[in-house]
Amino acid sequence: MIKSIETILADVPTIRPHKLSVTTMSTQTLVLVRVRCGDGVEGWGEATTIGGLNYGEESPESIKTNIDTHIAPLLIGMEASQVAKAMAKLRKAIQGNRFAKCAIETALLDAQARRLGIPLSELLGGRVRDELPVAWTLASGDTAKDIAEAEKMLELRRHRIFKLKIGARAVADDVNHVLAIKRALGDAVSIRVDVNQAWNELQAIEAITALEAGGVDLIEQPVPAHHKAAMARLAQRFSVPLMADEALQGPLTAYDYATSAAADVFAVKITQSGGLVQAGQVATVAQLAGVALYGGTMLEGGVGTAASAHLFSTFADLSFGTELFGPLLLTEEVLQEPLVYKDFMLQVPTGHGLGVAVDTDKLGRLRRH
Ligand code: MUC
Ligand code: MG
Repeated sequence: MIKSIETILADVPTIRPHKLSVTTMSTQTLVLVRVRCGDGVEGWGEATTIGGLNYGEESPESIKTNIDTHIAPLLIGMEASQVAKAMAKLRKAIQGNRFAKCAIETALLDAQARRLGIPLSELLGGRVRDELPVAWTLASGDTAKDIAEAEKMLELRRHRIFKLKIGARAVADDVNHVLAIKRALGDAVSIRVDVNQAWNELQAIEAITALEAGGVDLIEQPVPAHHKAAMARLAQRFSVPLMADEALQGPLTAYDYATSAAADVFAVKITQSGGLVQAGQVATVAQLAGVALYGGTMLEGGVGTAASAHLFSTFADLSFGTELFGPLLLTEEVLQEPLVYKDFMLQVPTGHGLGVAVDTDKLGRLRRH
């Protein structure tokens, strides 16, 4: 039986300002959900947003309020081992709130996998890999600093795929910034850009022409999510792969984008998809349509990153790797044992459930009261 659901907000400073076209982050607010069950089993889930309401339509505060006020009362007393039934009830009664639903579903699935004594990946279809390539995002806002940061990551053998956040400045300035980094780091690394919807179609054509010629490997969400037709024209026009991110808000949008040939690659995110099961459906739609896969992040801490890793480990195709570096952008670790990043890969945890343990003493100090 589901006995209690607790939602915790914790503000954790980032290691440096993280500059996106929609906001500059200096802290990340972790929304952690703890589900306690009648049989003594406990499960954890997480949802994060980026910059409050700058990126999407849920904020950390809305996630907590809506779980506490509207979601938890529907679930308390239900059979904890019947996760699909609990989620079906939620999906029927609660509109939207995909991030909140993700945090809840993750906690219920974590508890269920612990109850069964298996890693979460095995509840999600089963892992086909034990480690995942991890990109790092260069977003200090300064070209020289970004180059130095990338060189450090290469030296540490932590990342050799770099995603550059652009779109806040003039197109010519952004193109110069990206190509300077590409020239400095050479061909042994993969350089990608994420525009977070900042360009119109004409700006995108101008920029992508130069970026493609300069050897950039992937262009993420260059135009607004609702400009599906523009995405389709850009995907058709350029050979450099185009990736949809903000446009993907669950299986239906994935189906729409896939059938419109509006992207070559999908960034699968568990929160944006509305939970682990629906994120798996987004991936299935992609694979049926011949769209390549990338494991995305909303810059979650250890819990959400572990949950994402379990799901992404089940993807047959993961040709563009993942960006599950969230915990590494934060100054505080909320897990008792941090996730393992080694030789450019994240190791998928092998223990039961999420395979991670939250440091509740530390969380007690970090949490908002
Ligand atoms: C996004 O739009 O992909 C992922 C990495 C990062 O730095 O920001 C996020 C969000
Ligand atoms: Mg993105």
